[in-house]
Amino acid sequence: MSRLVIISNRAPSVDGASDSGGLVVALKDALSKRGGLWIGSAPAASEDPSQSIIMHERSDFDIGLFELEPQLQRDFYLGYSNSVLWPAFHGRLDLIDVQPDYIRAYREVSKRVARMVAKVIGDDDVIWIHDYQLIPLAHELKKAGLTNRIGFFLHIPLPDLQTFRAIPEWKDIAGWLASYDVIGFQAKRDVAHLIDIFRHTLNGELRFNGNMSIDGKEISLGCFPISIDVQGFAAMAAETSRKVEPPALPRLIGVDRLDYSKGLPQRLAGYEHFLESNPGYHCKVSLLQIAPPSRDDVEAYKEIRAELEAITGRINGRFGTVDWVPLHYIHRSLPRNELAALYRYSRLALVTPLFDGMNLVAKEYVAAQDSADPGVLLLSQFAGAAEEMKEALIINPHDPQGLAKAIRRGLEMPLEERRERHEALYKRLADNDVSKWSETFIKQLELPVSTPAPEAMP
Ligand code: GDG
Repeated sequence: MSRLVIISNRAPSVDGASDSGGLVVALKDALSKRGGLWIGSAPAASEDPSQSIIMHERSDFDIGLFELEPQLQRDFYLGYSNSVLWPAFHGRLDLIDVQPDYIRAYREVSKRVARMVAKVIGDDDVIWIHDYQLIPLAHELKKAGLTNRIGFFLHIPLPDLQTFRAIPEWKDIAGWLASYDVIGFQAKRDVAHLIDIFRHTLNGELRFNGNMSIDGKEISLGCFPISIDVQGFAAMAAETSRKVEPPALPRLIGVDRLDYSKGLPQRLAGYEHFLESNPGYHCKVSLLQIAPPSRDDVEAYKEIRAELEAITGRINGRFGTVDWVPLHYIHRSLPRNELAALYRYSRLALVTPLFDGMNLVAKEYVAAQDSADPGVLLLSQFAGAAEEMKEALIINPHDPQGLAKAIRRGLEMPLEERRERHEALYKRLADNDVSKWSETFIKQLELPVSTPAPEAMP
């Protein structure tokens, strides 16, 4: 069996301390079976970076780290990756910050990583690159003479052609994507967008098997919806919830990195409207919003934080009483097992992104429920998860009245309906956990390129 090499911006820690994250759980098995290697950036930038991958052996698989100097790291990560690609790919063209240093750093990092990676790759290795920070890497590796199969998985959405063309380097990005052998997306909508982009930018032709043909090269495209360790998460929720007290009032919950793509102001507007139009629920429910800090050196993230703090103050000032806080807002990260118990004790989860690759919170909430008395998931139509999780209450985050009605409907949903919806959601989730996701992608990467990928045809 050929060795699997994973390359992502962040690698798991050398001592295994961060192994509980979804991606590591998903790939650990595949990597340890084959004696694999995971390459990512070193946790701290270095003023005098090594020009080679620094290798660390773990008992299950090896970790390879590349170092970057602080300015390059900032311009690459906070700059191009998170101030151009992240907002553009999430349709927020108003937030992109185009700077010559950013794109220079972005190209430079893939070039440099390719030079270092080429030295540690064997002829039979299968390479799987993750996410928007390293899109040019396959192009650079192939330029360096590698002939290995290289796959790419995009964790975030791919925008439509018009939005994509607002990125000054859109033609380059399309070309970089065309260097891969297999490209995987979270949702069918993203596959459709890439087909459109390839057609218009590179004269790509859609073949009968769902692959794209560009200048005689065949690229396999498919939809590989990511998931979680369903059984593990369900067990953790059940166990931790035994150790904590249930809340005094029925609780609504939201859990999101504090990011403008997650629709937090829209969610709170919906909740505010619910309180306004349902005085009977005053003092009877509360909303717990957990929003740990994220990329807080980027201006747009400072703004969304200030906006949320203002809305929270307004809602509590407007509706709160001496004994009742309608909205609890926590701007810190909680331990994962505590989160699992909080999900289990919540009657309703609000997942309201304006655009999201998948959204794992929706899946975690369903996995954490007590099947005898499950809560209700409200899920944005713009999350990749909405393509699969059809038994959730699908909402439009831009419609506060609709959201308020869905909150009320969720709170008043009869037990039988809640059970039916939860059973269907849980079953689909359990049949498609995160191991299945990684196995399906890796299998596709090892098959002859002409084999159709899942959901290749949108
Ligand atoms: C990207 C894509 C795609 C949140 N607060 C705490 C905490 N979290 C955990 C959640 C969940 C994760 O963070 C967030 O995952 P999402 O999928 O919701 O969103 P992104 O971070 O934007 O992830 C997304 C994902 O990649 C995977 O492909 O689904 O669409 O944007 O696991 O539980 N975890 C802990 N404390 C917190 O306070 N421990």
